[in-house]
Amino acid sequence: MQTTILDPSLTQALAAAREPGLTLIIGNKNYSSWSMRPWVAMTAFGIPFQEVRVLLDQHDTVNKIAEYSACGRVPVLLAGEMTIWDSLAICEYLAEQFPDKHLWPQDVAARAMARSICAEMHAGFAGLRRDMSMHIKASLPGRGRTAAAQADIGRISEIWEECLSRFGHHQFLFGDFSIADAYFAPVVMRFRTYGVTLAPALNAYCERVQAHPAVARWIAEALAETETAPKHDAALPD
Ligand SMILES: N[C@@H](CCC(=O)N[C@@H](CS)C(=O)NCC(=O)O)C(=O)O
Repeated sequence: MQTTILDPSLTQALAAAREPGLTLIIGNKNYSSWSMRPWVAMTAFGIPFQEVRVLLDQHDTVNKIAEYSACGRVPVLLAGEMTIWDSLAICEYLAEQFPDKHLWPQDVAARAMARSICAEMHAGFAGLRRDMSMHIKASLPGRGRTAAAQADIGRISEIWEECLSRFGHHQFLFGDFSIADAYFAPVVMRFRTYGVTLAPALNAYCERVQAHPAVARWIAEALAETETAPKHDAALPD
């Protein structure tokens, strides 16, 4: 059973850290694209965890995150004595800990490609991230289409087309849902908010991602959030 602690006190934070099992520290579901990735992967693969949500853009956000990780960013995974920060490190740790669940594709070529596109997402697409930031509740069709964001949309379309046709059998990027789909789920959210229309096969992929139970649950919980992140809202494109 997954429990959520919202905006924890230090006592709760330390108690959560001592809990056996896994605790994932995340930001607001509406905004925190990096948190979405491991949360969706863990939920999709039935990996049990306790969730602790730290609200972004509050006067004490920095201190609250610092209770868990000196990195100062979410997501953070607490696994017994271990602290693992950074979404990709968390996903790799989970894939290693739960080999039978096949979080990465089983085929070696597919797995190499999946790792490559996640690394490209992790290190790149700065234009899309800056100009079309994730805001699940918002509907801003046509906004944020700077040249940099448009170039990123083009490159992402190319990646998705290649994965779906070479490995995906037109289902998820590598057939079965994998870390790669969890990694691109926040991009699907951005395309939905900013009304990005793609080729029909890619639109259909976006629909499948949104309908996946783990993604659908994140979206529902994001829509139910009442808290806002003022700096994130102020940075939305005109
Ligand atoms: N490379 C990191 C990026 C994490 C990141 O930038 N997280 C943002 C939230 S989505 C954050 O913690 N920001 C701190 C803040 O807003 O105070 C990862 O992959 O986990």
